[in-house]
Amino acid sequence: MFFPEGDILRAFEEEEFFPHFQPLVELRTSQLAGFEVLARWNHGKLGSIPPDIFIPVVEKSGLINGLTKTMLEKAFAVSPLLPPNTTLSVNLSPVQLLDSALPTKLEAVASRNNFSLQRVTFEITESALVDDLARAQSVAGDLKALGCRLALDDFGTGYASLKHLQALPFDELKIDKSFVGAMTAARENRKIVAAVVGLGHSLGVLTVAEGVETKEQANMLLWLGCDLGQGWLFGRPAPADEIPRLVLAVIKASTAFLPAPVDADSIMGLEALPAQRHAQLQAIYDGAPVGLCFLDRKMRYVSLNCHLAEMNGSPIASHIGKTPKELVPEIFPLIEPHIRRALKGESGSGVEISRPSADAGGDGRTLLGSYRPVRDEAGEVLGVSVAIVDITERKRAEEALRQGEEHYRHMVELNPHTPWVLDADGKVIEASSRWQKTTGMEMEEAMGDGWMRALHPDDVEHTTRAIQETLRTGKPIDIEYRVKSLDGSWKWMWSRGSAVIGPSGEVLRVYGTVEDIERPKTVEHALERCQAGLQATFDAVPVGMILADAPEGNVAMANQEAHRILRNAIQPGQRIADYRRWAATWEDNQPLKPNEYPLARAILHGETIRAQTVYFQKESGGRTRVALSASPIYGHNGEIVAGVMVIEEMADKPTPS
Ligand code: G
Ligand code: G
Ligand code: MN
Repeated sequence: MFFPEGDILRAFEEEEFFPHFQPLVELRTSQLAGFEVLARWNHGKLGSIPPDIFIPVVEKSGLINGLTKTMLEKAFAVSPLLPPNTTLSVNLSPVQLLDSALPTKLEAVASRNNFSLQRVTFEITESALVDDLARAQSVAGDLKALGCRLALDDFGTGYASLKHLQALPFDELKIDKSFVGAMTAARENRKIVAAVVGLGHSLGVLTVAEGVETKEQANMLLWLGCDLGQGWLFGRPAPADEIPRLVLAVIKASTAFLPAPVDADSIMGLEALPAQRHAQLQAIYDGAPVGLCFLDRKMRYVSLNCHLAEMNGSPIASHIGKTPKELVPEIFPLIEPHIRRALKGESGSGVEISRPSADAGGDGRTLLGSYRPVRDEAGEVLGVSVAIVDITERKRAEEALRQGEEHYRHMVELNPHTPWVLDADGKVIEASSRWQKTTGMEMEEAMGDGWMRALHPDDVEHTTRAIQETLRTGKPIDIEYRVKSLDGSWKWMWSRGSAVIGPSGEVLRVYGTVEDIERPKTVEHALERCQAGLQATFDAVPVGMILADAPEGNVAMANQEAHRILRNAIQPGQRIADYRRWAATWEDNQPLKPNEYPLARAILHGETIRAQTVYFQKESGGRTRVALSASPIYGHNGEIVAGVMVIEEMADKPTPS
């Protein structure tokens, strides 16, 4: 289509260019992150003209800066419609990155309209950046100095992407919709998306998937660890007056994703907050008294926990990329057939392995191994999940435990949130000492209703009301309030939590976290990044795992394998007395008392129990011999905050009669 230059000028004068807005959504939390601003032309005579047609024309006529200015001004003008902390992403043509005067111009538009450039991301398509990379670098540097972010748009479609990614200070990588669109159908595209997400993570930039149209794609992207999504699933580009509708639609969709309060089948019914979940998963993985690892199709270690590293006698890092043949040559011939079988799709559990001692003459050890295939979204075997328990003796694994604890404490430090727990009356019974750091209030003072004394007087009423509402209905809580911080200023805080519901529908506890809204999101992102992988591993571990809080022993989470072995007798919120429902028996058929379960002993007495043999009834009538192991998990001040129990089936030996 040909447009005389006069027509373009006329279009500017008659304000025929205007923005559409399309939501960007944080995949892990389903929260609105911001909007991309997309130019539209409503031509007086010809009607709507697509940007693919008019952008090149505007570029050629030398008026592209004018288009950007129009988009920014019109978007800033409607910024009161944007929820706090959401961002605007605005497209720049590559030629604009060669214009040294651009940063000053953009700054002027932003300050005239009172909109912080910290909330603006400029998206640049890679296609034509190549001409003068040095100049582009200088302009990009100036833009960054103004506080805005830079995104590399349509990644994967150009021919010099990696060069640009390396040469320019990008904060985001937008994966082109052509890959996303095809990913659920074609394995190759899935691999490309997975690789780009991995590339983004390793470069420390956010990954954004464009063209997300289905729930299936969103789930897969989440699974791959992609940070943000944009596409018709979350909302189509729409004019400014539809922003409130788009915001509502995202909120509605996000509450639909919240976990049901009681869901025994979900691996984690209770704790939905990413950073918290991640800390727990990491603690379980590392603190569990079994060796765990994941081997890829070529039998290379992809991940392993502290305990396995210790069993194998070398650090975690020296395992990665190597094979058991290299790390444990003495037992490799014994385990190889099981790994191969698992790679063909067949599980093996309760495999006893005799491991000769390292020094000649010493006693060998007996290990119990489980090997299970791990499949991808399409059902193909990706590798093998392995669990190893040393059943030679039940001696305390102090070193492994210490390492697990340290890791947990580190995760808690990293955790930007302040976790809190309310009892059934809405009183605070536990809160992280970070509250003290924020408010200067002593922790004892913060218990019960004391914490409310730090609240802004105007926020007390709605906060109290929200808590009462959650206690009455069991619905998640999500509130904002101001607290007086140490320096005397008021700080906006965001508090979210979910209720634990008892068997007769009453709220037993509310678990949640509060965070400083202004806080930069970087730490959170770092945490969320590794969560997808960890969650998948936890789910695939071939032993049952149960995590329970101290001191009541409330079950906080259990993986699928635990549910299976215990015949679905695990309920969220079960306390120690309820452990009798799990119905384990000793060899002589006497039932275990609730506090005889290793999990209870770990929580109550800080004991580490290694491979205690008990029996579970089978659905079919017989008994399964299992090994129960447990260890406590320690918090900041050395107190026991939780316990983790591992359940390992021993299939091979006949049960004594
Ligand atoms: O919405 P869609 O068809 O809406 O957009 C098509 C292309 O137009 C996108 O690739 C986008 O990068 C580009 N585009 C949209 N708005 C602008 C703009 O304001 N400036 C520039 N340079 N490109 C834009
Ligand atoms: O700047 P960029 O090329 O990334 O602009 C995004 C383009 O993608 C716009 O043209 C927009 O209309 C389009 N788009 C946004 N969401 C979807 C989607 O879910 N599916 C498809 N096919 N296109 C989309
Ligand atoms: Mn774009």
